[in-house]
Amino acid sequence: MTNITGRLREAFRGDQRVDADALIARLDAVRRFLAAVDGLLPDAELVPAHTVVERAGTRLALSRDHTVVALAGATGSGKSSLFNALARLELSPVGVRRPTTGVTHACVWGPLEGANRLLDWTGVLPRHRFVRESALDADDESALHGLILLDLPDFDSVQRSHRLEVDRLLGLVDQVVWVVDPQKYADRVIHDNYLREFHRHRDVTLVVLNQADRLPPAELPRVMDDLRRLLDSDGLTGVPLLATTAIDPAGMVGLRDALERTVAERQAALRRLAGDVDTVVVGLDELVGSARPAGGPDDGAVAGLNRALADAAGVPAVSEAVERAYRHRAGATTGWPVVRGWRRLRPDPLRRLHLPGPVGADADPAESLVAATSVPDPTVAQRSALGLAIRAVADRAAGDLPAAWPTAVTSAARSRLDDMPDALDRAIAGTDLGLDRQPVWWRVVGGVQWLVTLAAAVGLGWLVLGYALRILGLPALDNPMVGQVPLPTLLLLGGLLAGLLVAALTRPVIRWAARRARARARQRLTVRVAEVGEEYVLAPVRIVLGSYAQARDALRDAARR
Ligand SMILES: Nc1nc2c(ncn2[C@@H]2O[C@H](COP(=O)(O)OP(=O)(O)OP(=O)(O)O)[C@@H](O)[C@H]2O)c(=O)[nH]1
Ligand SMILES: [Mg+2]
Repeated sequence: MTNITGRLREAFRGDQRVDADALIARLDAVRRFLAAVDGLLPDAELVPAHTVVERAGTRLALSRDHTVVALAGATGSGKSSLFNALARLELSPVGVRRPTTGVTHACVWGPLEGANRLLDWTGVLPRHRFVRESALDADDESALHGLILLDLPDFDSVQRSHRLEVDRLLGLVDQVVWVVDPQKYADRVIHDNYLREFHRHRDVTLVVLNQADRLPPAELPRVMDDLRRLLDSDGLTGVPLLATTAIDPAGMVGLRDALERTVAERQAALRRLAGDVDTVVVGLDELVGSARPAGGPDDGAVAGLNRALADAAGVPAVSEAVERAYRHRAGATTGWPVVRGWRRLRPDPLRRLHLPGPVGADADPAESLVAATSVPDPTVAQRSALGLAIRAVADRAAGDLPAAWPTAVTSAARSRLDDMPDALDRAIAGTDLGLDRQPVWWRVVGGVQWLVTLAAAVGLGWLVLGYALRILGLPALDNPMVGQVPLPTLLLLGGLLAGLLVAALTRPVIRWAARRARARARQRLTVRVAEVGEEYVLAPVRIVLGSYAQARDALRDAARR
């Protein structure tokens, strides 16, 4: 039992007044609750709350100067007799054949105008409405002005329609006078099915033991005590209990006084609605509980989700392709020019994945809505790992929230699953993999490679020209010597060797830089993929947790009296 339930269970207003504004604020809080949980909790569980909010709104909008009091009880207990005795007219047929009253009769004290809309709402047929205002009464009845008394059919009826009518009206009226008689006052139906259900409406409940004249005077106190004991065990401790005799005006005084007080206070409608809100709040409290939800999804579970997302999105494959592409492109720029062309013939590992994706100005916008890359689809194992990671996020986020909430959190976490493959693909395609621009050092090394190759070519040309002149018997070229080696030979061999040497020296640097490029790309891809996780999994989960918190706050306000 949470605090809310505990507080409301024990609460009994007694003569305490209900403030209309406070009641309206509580109803607003119930409305806020319903808005917060809309679509998250099963609708069937929320029907009573919706009904009360709707009913209360209507009742408060209708006349607050009138008090609708219903006489309810088993057949033959004397409801119609009490109704007629109070009205001092034979309005509702009293009978020996049971059940007698089949439709609700109403008697209005004072003008019918304001009362009519209330009676329309309660569904009492116009031909069964009576007005208790006669010039002959002078001021006799003025103390009851504002009373709308209803004579209900019997609730233990063999007629199903009677029971339905009673149940419907018991949900609408401001106050109920339960009429029991000496024979049937201990019947289980009245206690188990009705009185017990009204324990949160004690301050608008009155019980009369009618036909008191049928008991020997000495017996009456014993029966009253017995009835009081039964009422206590129904949870109706403190409700007024009166003995009445419908056939004797003197036996009606107590009831009449009680009704006069009710009418004068103009509190019954508010108290009834406050009791309804109490009932609804206790019911809703069980749906919300007192669990303290996690502030957001758990860090460990989010890390697991990001790993699963990265795997499913192909981050390892793409970052590995980045490393290979780095080597490929660096080799194509800095490698030995003699064999560079051959390298270029091999496909670029990133282009093979259609990466980098359509990020340029010439990108087709329609293309970015569909799978943009050729990164392999996730395997069955990766998909199920992703499913498990999403489940883990939901489970940890839901923590020990009561019954319906974990389901709501899980479905929120999975709500955008279908859109995720495209989103992941777009994220991968849109990630700057860091290979757009050639590093300066590639160009410097490339320039050096061209220079030394040029030197080798000049040396070669020079030597070829020397041989050609010699064969043609023309005067030989002047071959300057560098140390012991002729310059053209030095240029040719030195150029070739220098080219190979530069290529050999840069190779480990390229490997190292490629690994760095891979790590950097992996990190960027992971960040982008985590953004998808945030948008498609975590944000919906946070919305549900936020709704839970709102619902809890609203319920706390609704419980405030
Ligand atoms: N002696 C005595 N008889 C009563 C009293 N109240 C009602 N009766 C009689 O009890 C019988 C049933 O009374 P009704 O007023 O028709 O009872 P009801 O509760 O309206 O019954 P349903 O309309 O069938 O639900 C009638 O014969 C009444 O005259 C009472 O206070 N004392
Ligand atoms: Mg009757």
